[in-house]
Amino acid sequence: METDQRSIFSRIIAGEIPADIVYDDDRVIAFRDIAPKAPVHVLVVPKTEEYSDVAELAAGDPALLAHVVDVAQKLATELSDGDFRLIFNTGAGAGQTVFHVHAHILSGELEEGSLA
Ligand code: DGP
Repeated sequence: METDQRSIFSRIIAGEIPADIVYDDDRVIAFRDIAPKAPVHVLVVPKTEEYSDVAELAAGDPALLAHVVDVAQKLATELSDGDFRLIFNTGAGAGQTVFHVHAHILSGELEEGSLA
């Protein structure tokens, strides 16, 4: 039996796992985090699985990184007051658990002691 090597986010993008999707275009998808740390906690995820973290994305496709930031700003305005934190956990030691690059948009008061 073959193991599924795709990331959990690729399975959400493929529609195989349900998610509360708030934005979708040809390059990125955005959905609410399953364990929110703020009133608005949305993940913006490039559809390509090519980049595991933001450093790889910045080096490999800076225009796509700029698009992630642009979508984050639009969503923060739509879903909150427009002010937001944008966090890319980079590396397991920094709390990254899914190695398919994604930005956390956090808006509103954070849960005690947490960034994302
Ligand atoms: P990070 O720790 O930076 O790699 O963030 C991964 C985030 O992904 C974490 O905050 C929880 C979220 N997450 C993991 N699995 C799922 C899922 O199946 N659905 C949703 N909506 N979020 C998920």
